[in-house]
Amino acid sequence: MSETIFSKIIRKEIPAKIVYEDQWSLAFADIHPQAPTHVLVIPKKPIRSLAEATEEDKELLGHLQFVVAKVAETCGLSQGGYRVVTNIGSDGGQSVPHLHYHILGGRPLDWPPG
Ligand code: DGP
Repeated sequence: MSETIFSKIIRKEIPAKIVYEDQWSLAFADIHPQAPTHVLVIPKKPIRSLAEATEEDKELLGHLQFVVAKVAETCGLSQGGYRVVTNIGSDGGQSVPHLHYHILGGRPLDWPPG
């Protein structure tokens, strides 16, 4: 598995505004926010994308979804609602090949996305 910028954030080698961390996951503010609240939730395990997750990652994927909801609540998004997105591959618009869930909220979001 190749190194990404997220590997460096996990190891605290580059700064990030971390909003949640546990043994398996990390959540931090996106450097290019697309909404008033834009947080990324990532596994510490370097899985390239949801498409590359394996049977052995099932428990981790469940944990990540739980963390997403918990972080969204902590960020004050529960009442107004929010969107959770994971981009996969080039057509999906994925630019960092380390699985991440975008949490976007704090304003009404358009649908469908571009
Ligand atoms: P995606 O396009 O789905 O792969 O999203 C990658 C996101 O990662 C993008 O919204 C910007 C964010 N990002 C890229 N580099 C950094 C960084 O160094 N720090 C932080 N906080 N976010 C980053």
